[in-house]
Amino acid sequence: MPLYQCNPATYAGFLSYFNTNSHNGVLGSNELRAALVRAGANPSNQEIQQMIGLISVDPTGISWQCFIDYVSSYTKFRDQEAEYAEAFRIYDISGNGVLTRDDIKYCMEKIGIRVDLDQLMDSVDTNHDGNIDYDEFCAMMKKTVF
Ligand SMILES: [Ca+2]
Repeated sequence: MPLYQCNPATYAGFLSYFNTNSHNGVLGSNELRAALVRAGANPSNQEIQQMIGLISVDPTGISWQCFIDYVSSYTKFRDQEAEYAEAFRIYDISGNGVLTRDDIKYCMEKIGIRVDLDQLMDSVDTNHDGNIDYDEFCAMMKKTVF
C-alpha cells in the first residue's frame, strides 16, 4: 500500500502533528518522516519524496495549505460545515457572497437537476430578500441533499 493511502486515523495523527511540529509552517522531509514513524510507518527517502511531491508543488516540504487541501480530500476530515462552505462557494457563480436565483438556476442546470425555482426560493429564502445567503443555504442543505 502506498504511504499516501494510509488510513484516516493515521492522517488524524498527522494533522495534529502538523500543528505542533511543522517547522516555520512547513512539513519538510525530516518532519514528515518523524510524523510517519510516529504513525507506525517506516518510509524510505523515496517514499517521503513521493509523498511531498504528491501533496505539494514545493519539493522541499508541505505547507499547511497543501497539507489541508490534501487531507481534506479524505471525507473523514471534512466536517459538514466545510462541505457546505465549499458547495456554497461553488454555487456562488457571481462570487458576491449570496446565491442569486440565477446562480441556483445555473448550478441546477449544470448538474442536471430539475427543480421548481420558485418553490425552491420560496422554501429556502427565509428572509425573502430574493437571494440565498450562507445561513439559508446551510439550512437548506441540512434539509435536503442535492
Ligand atoms: Ca435570503
